[in-house]
Amino acid sequence: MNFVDEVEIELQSGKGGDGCVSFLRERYRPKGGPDGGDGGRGGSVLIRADEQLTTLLDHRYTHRYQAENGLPGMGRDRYGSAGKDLTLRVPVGTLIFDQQNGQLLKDMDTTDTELVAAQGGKGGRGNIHFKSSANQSPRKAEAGESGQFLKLRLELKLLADVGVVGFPNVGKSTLVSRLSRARPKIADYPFTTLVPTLGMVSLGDQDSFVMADVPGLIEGAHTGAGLGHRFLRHVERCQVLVHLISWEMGEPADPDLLIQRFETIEEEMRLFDPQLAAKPRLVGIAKLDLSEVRQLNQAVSDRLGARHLPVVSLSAVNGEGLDQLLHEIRKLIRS
Ligand SMILES: Nc1nc2c(ncn2[C@@H]2O[C@H](COP(=O)(O)OP(=O)(O)OP(=O)(O)O)[C@@H](O)[C@H]2O)c(=O)[nH]1
Ligand SMILES: [Mg+2]
Repeated sequence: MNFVDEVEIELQSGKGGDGCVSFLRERYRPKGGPDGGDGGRGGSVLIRADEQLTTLLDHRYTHRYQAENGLPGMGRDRYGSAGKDLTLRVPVGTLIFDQQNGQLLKDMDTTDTELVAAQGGKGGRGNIHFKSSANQSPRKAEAGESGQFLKLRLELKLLADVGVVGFPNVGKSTLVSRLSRARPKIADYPFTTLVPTLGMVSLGDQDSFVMADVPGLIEGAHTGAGLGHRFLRHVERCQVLVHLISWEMGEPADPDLLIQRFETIEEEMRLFDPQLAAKPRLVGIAKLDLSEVRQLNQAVSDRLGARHLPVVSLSAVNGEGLDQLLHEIRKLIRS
């Protein structure tokens, strides 16, 4: 699995170069005065949000980052060169926490957001700067400032407008691939999709939204059952949830089963984060092309409708109900 959404990294910024103590020595000027230059600034470690990236994978393999030290100053007024900065790239949606106190340092929520995570040390001043009327030959220079060492935790929370959640195998990936160009893995068994996938859904009129296909949830997900709650964090920032339910091959065509599963997942989300339960949502009754689903459809819609939930019956296979789904999503995004 090459989707990594949490890593710990260590950063070390460069030490500043030391200032230099030196005196001008020329044949006819035995006391030429101080000429020790300043040390160069140490390199900083920066973190930038890059929309090309979708995972924190790179930082799992390399997790120690060190920027260059500044070089010391030299005689004849020469300054040490600055250490090069080091820029790490992370996907948009990455949260950066200080590991020591757990504090959020920055939410990298838009592309090109940048954080100077570890500032390079200042270079020390050379003895040129310490000359005064009282002391014409200062033997003093400053040491370069040391760099900073930091331990950070990076956590990726995908930024999607709409999250599709539901039991394994209900057709979440099929729906997202029908509406967008995303191609999550689809198959006739539970837990086909192992990583969240984002797709851009066009609404015409240059309007669009991002939809996230989230791996299937089951009872106990909030405590780690199945693929667990790991992926629920990716819907925490969605504006709208689409909760898909459907009939499962081999089971009786009983509306109670669908309602039960719906409630199980709603409860899991509530246990994971009460705010998820408060998000605007709509329920999709999937696989409407199947006769069993047609049979159940009315009873299930009525029961959910009685709870004032918007319900759309749809088939990602024959396209039925998809326009209405987009229409309802649009209404919820706007509201
Ligand atoms: N007849 C019919 N079958 C569908 C429909 N949507 C999905 N399926 C089938 O249902 C099975 C599961 O579809 P997926 O899209 O992989 O389901 P999922 O919810 O993403 O499953 P997980 O990733 O395992 O959670 C596949 O065999 C699909 O072909 C539909 O609208 N009609
Ligand atoms: Mg899937």
